[in-house]
Amino acid sequence: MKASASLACLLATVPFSMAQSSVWGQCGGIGWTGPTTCASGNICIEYSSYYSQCIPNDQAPSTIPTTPASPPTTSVSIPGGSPTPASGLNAAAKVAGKLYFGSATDNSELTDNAYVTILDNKNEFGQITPANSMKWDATEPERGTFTFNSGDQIANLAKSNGQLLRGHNCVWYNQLPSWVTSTSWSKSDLLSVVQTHCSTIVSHYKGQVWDVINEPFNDDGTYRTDVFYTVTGTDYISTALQAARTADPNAKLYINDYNIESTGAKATSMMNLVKSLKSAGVPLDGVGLQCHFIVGEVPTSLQSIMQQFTALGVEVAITELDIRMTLPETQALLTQQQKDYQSVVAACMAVEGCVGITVWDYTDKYSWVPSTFSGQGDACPWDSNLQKKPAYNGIMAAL
Ligand code: 9MR
Repeated sequence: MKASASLACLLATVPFSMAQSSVWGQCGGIGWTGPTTCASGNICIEYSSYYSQCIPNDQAPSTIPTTPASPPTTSVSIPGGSPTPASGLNAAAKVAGKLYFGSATDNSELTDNAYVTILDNKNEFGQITPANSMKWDATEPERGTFTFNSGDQIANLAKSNGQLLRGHNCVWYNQLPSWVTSTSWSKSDLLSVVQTHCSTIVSHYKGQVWDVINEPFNDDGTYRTDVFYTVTGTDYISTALQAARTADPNAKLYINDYNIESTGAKATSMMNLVKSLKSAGVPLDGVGLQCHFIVGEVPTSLQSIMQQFTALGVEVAITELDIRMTLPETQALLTQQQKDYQSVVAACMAVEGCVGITVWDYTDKYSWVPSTFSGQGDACPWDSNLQKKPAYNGIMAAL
């Protein structure tokens, strides 16, 4: 009798507490099926049509009516913009034990004040990767002439925001100046060029993580026959890594690639490369999995692949995440994209050696996808009006 009375009492309280989100919890948005009111002392703020969040009454922006939040709290909409959220992707990632949640950015985007305001928000982004301005054509356009202005602009932004910086990249087949691709090199000359390039840029941007080698493999797992491989075989890889380590013993050194996120020849080749570099004593700290995915086609083996890499004694990071769709965008595609973002971030969460996640720009406004894949786009967690999409909720849910 007594037990059933207690149970009845418990059941009576459950629906009430489950019907309310606690502080920093989601309380609304398109596709959201959870509570739409907040626990006492909080107010539900609508940041966009896709995301509303419970924040403490005393942190509510002064521009909105301060509705008392004794339950149930009403939602308050902030037309045309968001206050600085008291929590965000990076804050949540750090609470969850990761080093950062970050975004790529590019110099041309930094005149867009609304864009920069979100990028600067360390609650959302604790790390920045320059999408172009540290690449070879930008940093050594002529042999021995180094230009750091554009790279410095991004590095200074990260520094002033207290964000981590990912150097991207030392050696890549793409965006090379013609003096690198059209000279008839001897092996020793080209290795010396690689050595000078890597040591100069890594020592200029000290104390960073670096994608020292970018995209060394073809999709079938064979080595990409760029100028470096053609002239030096795989020696350019160890030369670049050793140059980077000598230039900055504190830098974390990565090899970064795409289509290594699922089981197959390319992932196997990368694992074999990691093993052979490790056994030869070549410095290597991590493998970057770019994660340029397609909605509905996120590899199911991502977590297992990351575990296989970390078992080889390297850390891993998700370095260039985006999940593109065939346009036009539909509610169903956005919902699938939300699930896909959630499963990618959940895979990183499940692997201790997965240190962080970077999106390849946070907004559809500046995504590389539409200009590369005709008819595809909307790959990022913020839309082209800088509003959060369901994908944002998917990331948050996984963190
Ligand atoms: O985002 C970069 C884009 O602005 C450049 O035009 C493009 C040139 O190849 O490179 C993009 O970044 C790439 C990154 O450096 C390496 N992985 C693939 C990224 C998307 O293409």
